[in-house]
Amino acid sequence: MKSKFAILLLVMAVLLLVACGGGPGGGPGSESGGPTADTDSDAAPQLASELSVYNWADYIDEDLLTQYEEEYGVKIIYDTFASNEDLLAKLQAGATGYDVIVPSDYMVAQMIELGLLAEIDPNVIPNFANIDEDFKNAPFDPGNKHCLPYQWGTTGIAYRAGHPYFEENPPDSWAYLFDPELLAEYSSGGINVLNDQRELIAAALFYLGYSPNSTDRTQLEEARDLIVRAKPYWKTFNSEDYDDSLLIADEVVLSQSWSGDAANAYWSTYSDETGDGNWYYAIPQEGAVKWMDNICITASSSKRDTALHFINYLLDAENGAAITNFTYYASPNEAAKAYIEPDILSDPGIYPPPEVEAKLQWLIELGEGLFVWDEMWTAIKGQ
Ligand code: N2P
Repeated sequence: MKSKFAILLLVMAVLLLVACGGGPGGGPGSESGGPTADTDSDAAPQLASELSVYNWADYIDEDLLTQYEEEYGVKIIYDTFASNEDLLAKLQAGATGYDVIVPSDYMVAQMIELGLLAEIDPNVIPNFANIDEDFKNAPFDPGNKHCLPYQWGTTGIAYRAGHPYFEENPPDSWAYLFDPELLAEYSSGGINVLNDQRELIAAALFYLGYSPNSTDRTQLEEARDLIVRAKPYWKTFNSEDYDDSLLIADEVVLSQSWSGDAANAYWSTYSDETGDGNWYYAIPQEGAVKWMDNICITASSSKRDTALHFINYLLDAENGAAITNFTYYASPNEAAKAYIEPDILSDPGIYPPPEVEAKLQWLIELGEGLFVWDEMWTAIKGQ
């Protein structure tokens, strides 16, 4: 069944290639205009000599990039960012050099509206068939007309295993990030929060019992005040390398954390002797964010064929598994599951069980409400 589908997709890709007047023989450096995909390596696809990829920090096994360069003769110029807002700011400042970018759900919607993403036909990408149906056709990009699923996860609290306070009081509430009385008990050990405006304000809104997508000024001011009162207890705002530089390095005892970074901290400190790692992960009872990051092509890219070819490479089953085995984030690639480490597949911190799933919410685009969020964030960072 699956292979029939793959053959059909391949035939469609070839037909499209012929229709657009493309074809084998271009060699490195050439790139025809239309978005066509030639994913059969034997057919000598027309690939550009370079492709520029802009991704979240620590979000791919870089061996995959080297392997792609060696196999296809395309040099990957690789750069990383720390938040969706940093990525957007970079593009809006006129950075036209990036071909492939990896925004989250709500930012995909924002970028489509701003005309920053190229339109694609997902059906010319044979490995699109590897993606779990549940992750296709998401509301922020109906029909996958711009982006394809990359990785997904949750945003919760990572905390130091074996810490005397947390042994008694596992931090299962956002209160552990925001309540000054609790913070006073362990803040000397160091606390980190994500340097990410949607994530941090959403956590405060969950704690206050509001929607993480609220655009109500009074609610947002309450969230801002909560954060400003807690801020003196926090050591760092870091969403870039906190798993390595703060958690694994024992520079903090508690951190707002993305699921995969907490799992990385756990597995990187895992000892066979104790059968345990140094970091645990909790999803607060008030609820938490579930997110999905997506691979998209910029509207300004002149290398769409090569970008599609590279995206197809990332969506390959084994390559998709290599990404998850490195990042510890969940994969939307169903075919990759056969190659993902069993310890990862069975980790409830990475693939949450149904009772946790039920507490998760997506961040959505805020429209005009974004201006109020920006105002709150400026106040928070400026205090
Ligand atoms: C990993 C980045 C996680 C992406 N360092 C969160 N959307």
